Amino acid sequence: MLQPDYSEEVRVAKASGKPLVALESTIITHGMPYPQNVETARAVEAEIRDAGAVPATIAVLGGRLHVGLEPAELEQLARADAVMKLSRADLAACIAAGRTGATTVAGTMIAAHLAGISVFATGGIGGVHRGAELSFDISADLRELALTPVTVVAAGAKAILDLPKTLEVLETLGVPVIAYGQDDFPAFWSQSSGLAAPLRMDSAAEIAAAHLARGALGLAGGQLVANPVPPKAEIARAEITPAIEAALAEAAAQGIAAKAVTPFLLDRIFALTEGRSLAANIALVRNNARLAAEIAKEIATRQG
Ligand code: PSU
Ligand code: MN
Repeated sequence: MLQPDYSEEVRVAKASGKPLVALESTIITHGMPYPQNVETARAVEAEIRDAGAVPATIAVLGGRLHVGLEPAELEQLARADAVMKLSRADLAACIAAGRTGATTVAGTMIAAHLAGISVFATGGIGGVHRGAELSFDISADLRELALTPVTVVAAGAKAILDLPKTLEVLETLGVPVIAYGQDDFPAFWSQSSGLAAPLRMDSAAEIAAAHLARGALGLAGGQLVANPVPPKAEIARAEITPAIEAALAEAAAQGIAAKAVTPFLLDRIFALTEGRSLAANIALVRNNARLAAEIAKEIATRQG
């Protein structure tokens, strides 16, 4: 099997059995503008350390799969242009070509599993796009959750997606969708999507136990933990809806398709909300990092 390049901090943590939390890098290169992207990435890593776990940000740099980035590598990635967006289909091609790429939720899950990391924190997952009945645009993140045994902590999925269809596909794929501390599935910027989540758990210990029970049953695939945005950072649905509608209309008018859809919509919504969406985004990723660290610690304790 391919041996990833570990950062010094991750190498030491692995050798001493410390709990690790994986972090994606597409959010850095395709999800937020510079310099907020690198500032957020650093703040998210710090949340995980403060909680007593070790962060492992994942990316491909010059054809090498990195699990844990040194500070200079993180800065370099955050400033780079023409970075590939790496989902399951792209990871091997990027490594083989010696190129640089940022991992999506799907790509990060694959690399985390290869590195023996069970828990991963991000902002929002990809899902079923609106109009998918015509475009067939369904993120490879959903299938990855069905294949790779990593618990993913996200603030649900953005309302740029079709959330009812996203939940239906996750159910079909056998992916547990667990709302944390509430009954409703959260909608990224908003605490509730108005849809009930299939499962609810109220502690990191319960989530860790469910992760390990899946392993004991020999089930493939991970869990999606949907952690609502902190109340102070929430943007009400009525407030964000016009920006979403405008961004979707622009994407349709410009014929944006395939891998470009999600980054295009995120970029337009940041611009249309004049940074308000960015502040919420940063708060919720940090919140997810804290919960992921607690889950990783519980898993490490139970594994002895
Ligand atoms: N949703 C967000 N923010 C993000 C992404 C999704 O709210 O940054 C990124 C993640 O990396 C996710 C990817 O895995 O977009 C999904 O892209 P696609 O829809 O092309 O699969
Ligand atoms: Mn897509």
